[in-house]
Amino acid sequence: MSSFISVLQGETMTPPPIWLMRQAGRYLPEYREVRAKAGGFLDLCYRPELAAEVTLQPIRRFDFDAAIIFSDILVVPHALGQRLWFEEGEGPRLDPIGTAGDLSPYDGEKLLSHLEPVFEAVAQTRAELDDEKALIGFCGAPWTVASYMIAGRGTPDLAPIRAVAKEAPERLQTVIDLLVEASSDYLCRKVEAGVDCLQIFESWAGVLEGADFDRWSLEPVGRIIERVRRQHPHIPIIVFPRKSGEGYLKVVERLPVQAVSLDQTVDLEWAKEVLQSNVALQGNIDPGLLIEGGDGLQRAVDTLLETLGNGPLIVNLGHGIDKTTPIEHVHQLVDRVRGR
Ligand code: 1CP
Repeated sequence: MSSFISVLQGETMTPPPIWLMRQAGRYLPEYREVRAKAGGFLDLCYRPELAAEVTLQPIRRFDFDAAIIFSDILVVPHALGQRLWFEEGEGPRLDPIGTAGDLSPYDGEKLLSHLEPVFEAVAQTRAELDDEKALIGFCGAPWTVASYMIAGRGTPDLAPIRAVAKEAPERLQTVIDLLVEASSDYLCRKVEAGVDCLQIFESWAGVLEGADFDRWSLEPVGRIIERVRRQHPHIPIIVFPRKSGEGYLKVVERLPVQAVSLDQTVDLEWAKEVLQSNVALQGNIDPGLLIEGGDGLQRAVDTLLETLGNGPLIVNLGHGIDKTTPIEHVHQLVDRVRGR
């Protein structure tokens, strides 16, 4: 079994396993080469042999303990019929949904047949990956995915979805409910295709507080987990409620997760005291420190290992790796974690 899965079962591994969010990406020349060959970003997502290839690249180069299947959280709205494209150098764009009426009623078969190339990429990757390496499948949490569906793009303060949550909550609820169904079916099929673990990305949890966090994040994520667990009772699940502060505690206390992924603002002593007795922790090196490398990075790794290394820990970043990150710094990080 992989050390990554052992940690998710509550074991302490020394050295701890390591992988990085967005580990397949533009900081790697071999990724840029395949990306150029594919044409567009979505071509890369929907061509199984290319998606499998870029998923494996960071494992070959850095010997990470887990691979994450190459795709994007926005393929789900795409499969639900929303137009999606990626502006070069800018990011995702969708035709914004005005009302829930813009979307057709849920058709699970249609969704899964659109996403078939992703499942094929999972099967191909799992077949090529070493037994000691875990394969992670993922989806975005409904609030995070809906924020892009409503705004049609990334927004710094999430003003569009927050306005809908305030002025027409029942309309937002319809979109969230649709995403709960679609995401659960999507994750179940990924498990059936061969992933060993699931991660749910709630990248925009940080703008939700109190009862809003409960309604728009905790509750729908909980329903996805419940649905997935009905089909796959033992699949380990990691939730990443980025910048949710106290929200981390709610996730750990109220949802049956194996791990939470910590962003770089989470205090490590607090995480050790309050969270690590219940779940494994993943994180939380600042991606900025990985760009800089050197002593600052060494110190951050040492502090992380000293504080959380005596319990179940997976080393990762607090958020995705930046495209300007020097490859040598990633080697430096891996070596420091593995005591080389
Ligand atoms: O041209 C390129 O290569 C585009 C860059 C890129 C990449 C490498 C995008 C566009 N998506 C991805 C892959 C991706 N996205 C993975 C692959 C697996 C991995 O190696 O980790 C994953 C897990 C995601 C998840 C994702 N997409 C999230 C959640 C995690 C996070 O970073 O917060 C979000 C919010 C997205 C949306 C998205 N897709 C791409 C971009 C640039 C963005 C963010 C846009 C924005 O908010 O402005």
